[in-house]
Amino acid sequence: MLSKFERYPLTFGPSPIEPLKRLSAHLGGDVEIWAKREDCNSGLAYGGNKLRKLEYIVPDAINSGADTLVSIGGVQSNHTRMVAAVAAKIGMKCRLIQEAWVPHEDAVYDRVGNILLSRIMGAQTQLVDDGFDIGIRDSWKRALAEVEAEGGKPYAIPAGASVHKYGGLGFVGFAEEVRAQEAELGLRFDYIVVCTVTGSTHAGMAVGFSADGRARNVIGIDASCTPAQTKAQVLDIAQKTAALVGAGKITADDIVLNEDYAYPVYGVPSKETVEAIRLSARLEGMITDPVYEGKSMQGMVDLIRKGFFPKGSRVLYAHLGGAPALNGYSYTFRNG
Ligand code: 5PA
Repeated sequence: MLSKFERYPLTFGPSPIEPLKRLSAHLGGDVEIWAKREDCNSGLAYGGNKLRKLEYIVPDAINSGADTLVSIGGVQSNHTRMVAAVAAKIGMKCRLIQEAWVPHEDAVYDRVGNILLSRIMGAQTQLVDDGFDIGIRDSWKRALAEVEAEGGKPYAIPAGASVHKYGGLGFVGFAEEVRAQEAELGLRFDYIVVCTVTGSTHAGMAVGFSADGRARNVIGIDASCTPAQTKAQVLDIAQKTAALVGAGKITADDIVLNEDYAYPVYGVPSKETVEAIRLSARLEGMITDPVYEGKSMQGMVDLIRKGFFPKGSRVLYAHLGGAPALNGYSYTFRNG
C-alpha cells in the first residue's frame, strides 16, 4: 500500500516481536501475549512510535526547502524528543513548544527525561503554560511565525505528527510488517493492543489491518482522557489515510477505543497503572511509562483478567516507547 510514497529510513528495520511468556502465564495462560518492540526500533534517541510516522514526513520536509522543524507536545513529550533527534540527523534546526499538558508537580519534571534529551540534541525548547489539547494550538502557530520572522523556513509537524497529511502512513506500514512477521513465525495475532492519544498510530493500524479484516481487532486504549476528541481524530486520520493509500472505506465502527484506563487524567498514572508498570517490569524486564504504555499495559492486563479475549487468543501488545518520561515520576517509584 505504501510503495508510491517516499520514505526516509530512521529505524533499524522491522521492529522485533517477542513472546511475553511469564506475563502470559501469570495471567492464567489462556491468552498468549506477544510484544512488538517499537520502543527499541532505532538508534535515534531511544526510538519509539514517532519515527515510523516521521519516516514518511521527512522527505516532504526536505523537499520543502525548510531549515527548521517546528513541533509541539507536553513538557515530557516523546514526540518532541523524536523530532529533535530527526532534526539533528537530517541537519535541520528544531524548535519545540512544550505545553503544560500534565498537572504533575515534580521538582525536576522540566529538567529530566525527554526534554533533557531534546536540549542535549540542540533543540530550542519553549515552555508554555497551556493545558492538554490534541488539536492545533496557537502557541505552535506562533512558533512557526517566529521562525519565519527570524528569516528561517519552518516545517510544521503537529502534535504526535498525527494530523499531518502523511501522519497515518507509518502505521499502515506497521500492519504490513506484522503480516510479514506472522508469515515467518507461522502464526496470526487475533488482537493488537495500542495506546491512543493523538491518533495516527491507531488510525494507521486500522487502515493497515483493514486489508485482512482486522481493523476492529485493533484495541485502542485511550490515554488522553478526552476520548471523544481522540476517537473523532483517529477516525478522521484513518479515513484520510485510507483514501491516500487506496484502501477500502473506514467507518466509525472500525475504530475501537476503550476509555476505561486513562483516569485520573492525561499524564497522571492511577494506582492501577503504576501496578501494571511494575508487573511487566518484574515479570519481563520490559519498561513502560506512566503516561502511555503503562496505561495500555494496564488495559491489556485488565481485559485479559476480565476474559475479554477468547481463550486461546494471541494478543500483540504494541510497545510504542516512552520510557524516558519515567525520570519525571521518580517519586512515585521511590520504593520500587
Ligand atoms: C504516544 C504519543 P498517538 O499520539 O499516535 O495516538 O500515540 C500515542 C502514544 N505511546 C503512545 C507513546 C510512548 C507515545 O509517546 N505521544 C505524544 C507525545 O507528545 O509524545 C503525541 C502525544
